[in-house]
Amino acid sequence: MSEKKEKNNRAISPDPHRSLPLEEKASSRILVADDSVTIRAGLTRALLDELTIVEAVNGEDAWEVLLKDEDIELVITDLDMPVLNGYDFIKRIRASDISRITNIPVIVVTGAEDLKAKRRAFIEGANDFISKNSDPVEIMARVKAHQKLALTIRDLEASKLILKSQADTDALTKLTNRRSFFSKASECLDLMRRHKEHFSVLMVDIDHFKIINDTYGHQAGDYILIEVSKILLNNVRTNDVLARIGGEEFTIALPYSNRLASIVMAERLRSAISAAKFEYSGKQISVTISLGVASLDKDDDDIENVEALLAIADKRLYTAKRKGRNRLCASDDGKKIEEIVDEDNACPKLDEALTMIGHGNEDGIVEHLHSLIKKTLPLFKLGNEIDKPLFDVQSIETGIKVLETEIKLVKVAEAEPENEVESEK
Ligand code: GH3
Ligand code: MG
Ligand code: MG
Repeated sequence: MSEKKEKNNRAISPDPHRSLPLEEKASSRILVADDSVTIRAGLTRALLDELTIVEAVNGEDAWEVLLKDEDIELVITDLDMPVLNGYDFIKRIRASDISRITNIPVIVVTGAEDLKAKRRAFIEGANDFISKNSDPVEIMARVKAHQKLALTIRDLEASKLILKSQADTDALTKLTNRRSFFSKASECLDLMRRHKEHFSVLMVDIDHFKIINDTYGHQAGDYILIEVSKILLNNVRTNDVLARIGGEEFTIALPYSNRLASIVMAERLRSAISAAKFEYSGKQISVTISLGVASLDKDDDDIENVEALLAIADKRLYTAKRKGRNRLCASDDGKKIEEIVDEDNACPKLDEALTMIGHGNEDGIVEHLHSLIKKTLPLFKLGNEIDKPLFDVQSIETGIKVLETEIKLVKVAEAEPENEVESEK
């Protein structure tokens, strides 16, 4: 019977996927794909002493094995096989999404002088060739050489990954470092801009850290840095970029977060740190942080990049320090957080306000009128830049101030208990 007549005849090899020998499972696993029992047996005999051989009867069969058996380190394949031939099998290997499979060494078994077949297999991605008549020593030598090469490449790739992650990581806290923060946060900002989404940053600084170092020692200081990092990390979302960018300074980029959301986040971090118990060498150390918040949705007029947004957050961090530490600051005009939160919560957006006026619902807008008109000021300013001044921006600004004062007076009057008593009378 000729070799090719045995094609796809599993009866000849009752369990073509048998791994030989069973007691040597721990040794390297090699997949041999050939429809000829004779060739498979020859290869198996040549490699059996040092390797575990898994057999497949055609390309499709071999592909299934390769997908399931993650320990296969090298493939030896015939070209002329039924169902899926060797060329297509190699093509499928090299096109795989699984890097273990894409990079696996493939040795092709060919007829000694079959140059055309070799060239085609080489183009598809074969690494080497052995002939059907190769002696066992040559087969073993080829397999070992490719195995070693694949192992070296794998180690190199792993080292490269480790080096890359070390280059991006702060050694003490294992957080993203300064360099990597700016590249990650810039990518994030670009994405948010493209999708017209909010983006905020927080600047975080440990209060009086120098005193902690001076009182408890530098090692205690390091311990506090590590513990504070853990708490920050536990409180941010997966997509936030948290980094240590200086001695006791951290930054957090918050995609999809508007000013209100980032204030909520900042307050969560502040209270988590101030409530945490830090103990080093039996001594309790109390730690607080101050935070500066800057958001693109409110402050995006001239902000070009992450550095510019961080500069605003940094200025506000300084304000938080000046005002007594263990607090956050989210605006340049000294507004209290409650005021900002109230304003952001209550004031309708411009287009919403216009719709409300259109529907005759003016009452809901009156108390935000000054904020809403203020928002339109850039339009008038732009109008003035285009040609000669068309609008009297200064008198609009004065008008806004008068409105603001009047609304405040109304609110105060409403809140006066005497007035209530008066009105009840
Ligand atoms: P403020 O509340 O104004 O931020 O005061 P501060 O003391 O925290 O700020 P200052 O910038 O004066 O001091 C920061 C200290 O952080 C000084 C520096 O020695 C210390 N430091 C910087 N890096 C490390 C570090 O890796 N480990 C330790 N233990 N200390 C560090
Ligand atoms: Mg500090
Ligand atoms: Mg500092």
